[in-house]
Amino acid sequence: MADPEKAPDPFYVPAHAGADDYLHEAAEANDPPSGTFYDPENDGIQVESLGVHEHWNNPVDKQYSRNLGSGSGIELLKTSSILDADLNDDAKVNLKDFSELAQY
Ligand SMILES: [Ca+2]
Ligand SMILES: [Ca+2]
Repeated sequence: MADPEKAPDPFYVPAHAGADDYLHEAAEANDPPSGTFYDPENDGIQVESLGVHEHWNNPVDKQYSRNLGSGSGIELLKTSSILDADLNDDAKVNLKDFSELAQY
């Protein structure tokens, strides 16, 4: 894990260089950094943002804008253990529990 107190490693190369660019492009599809006019229906109307993309504040605290109270983007919810994932108390951890989580 990277130490947030250290200076960035100048030799670091991401596993998939430019992958983050696609997330920026999707989040800002209505006004993308590339300048592309996204119109998959070819109706002359540009698509809206495809969702939020942001980075956490550091790899230790992992705080996003909603965690920090600085925006309405991502909020990271942490569970204390895998057993807590059984949100509907049916002794199984499955998609029904994810459905429960989506209610938050
Ligand atoms: Ca369109
Ligand atoms: Ca369950």
